[in-house]
Amino acid sequence: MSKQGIILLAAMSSTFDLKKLFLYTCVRGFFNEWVYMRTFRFLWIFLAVSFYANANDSNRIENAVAFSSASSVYEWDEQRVFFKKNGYLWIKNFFSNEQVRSLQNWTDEIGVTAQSILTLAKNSGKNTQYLAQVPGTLIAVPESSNPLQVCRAEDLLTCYPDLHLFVVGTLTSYINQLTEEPYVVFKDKINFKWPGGGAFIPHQDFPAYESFGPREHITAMVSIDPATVENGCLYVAEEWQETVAGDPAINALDLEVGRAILPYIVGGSSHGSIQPQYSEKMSWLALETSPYDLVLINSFVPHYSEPNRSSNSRRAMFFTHNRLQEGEHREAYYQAKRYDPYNPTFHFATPTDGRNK
Ligand SMILES: O=C(O)CCC(=O)C(=O)O
Repeated sequence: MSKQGIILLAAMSSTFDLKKLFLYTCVRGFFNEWVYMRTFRFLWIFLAVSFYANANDSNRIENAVAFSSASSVYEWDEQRVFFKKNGYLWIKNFFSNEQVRSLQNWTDEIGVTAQSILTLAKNSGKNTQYLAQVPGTLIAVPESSNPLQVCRAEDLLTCYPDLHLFVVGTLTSYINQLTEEPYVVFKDKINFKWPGGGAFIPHQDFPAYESFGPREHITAMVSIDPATVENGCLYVAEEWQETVAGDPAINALDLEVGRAILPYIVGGSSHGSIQPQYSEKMSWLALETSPYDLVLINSFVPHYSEPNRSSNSRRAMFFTHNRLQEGEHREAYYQAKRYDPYNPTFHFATPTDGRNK
């Protein structure tokens, strides 16, 4: 191999896949190309040390598996098997440039409206939940730490029918093909996570949805801003079923089919959070997603995200679906939310204020 080739390979090896090839080349180079090794020994040492420092830091991030959009029968099957086993599916480069721009435009517009609702609430002396009772308007929910900072906006699809069409044509149709049956949107929201925005503590979604009827949910997460560890990207638990297997507090039959509810905190500021003795045992994968990516999660995979410690927003849209076979529940869900907004079920492991939290 040429001198340039070795240097290029070494540089590329700081990403993970070429690790073994890089080490192999080092060993070969050591014996066969001693001259290069001598000439570049400081470069080799630097690359090897920085590679291992990197690998240790980001090992868990690298463990998350990402796919491309499925197109062949084989790829669909592969994604079905992965999703069923892991409860999450990360698809890189799912959206086109134009789609990303449209999603960002919708989010900008919704962000401005949500912010003006919070300001209006403050100026009128009414809380935002009171204003949310007006049907057909956006539901804006502030961060518990700041009544003027939008945490999330909900019921977007009522106010933006073109966004609804977009979701059905892209996300719902992908979910339908993945599951080989029709799904419908159950709830829809944007979590804004502005700088300083709070954490979503470890939780499973199912207990928060359970009382509305459907048993199966798939949430599509669309990153509007690049999500990073620093700005509070989503983490999912890797092999969570194996981690808690054998625990007497967990239903073994439910666990076997990936539907076990882990013991969680009821009431108080951590309402909905998986009890720490379980979440601390989990191995968490950081999904550092780009606005081109799509992530699907089922409602049992434990997940969380940290506060936004950066100076930029970490906005993400979430479109939760249920099987059409189990009925359409979106309207009933938002009606309930508009009229009992402080019910803790709507503030499950979130940095927002609910009754009794
Ligand atoms: O926005 C996030 O980081 C987490 C979202 C989430 O888990 C939720 O809204 O339930």
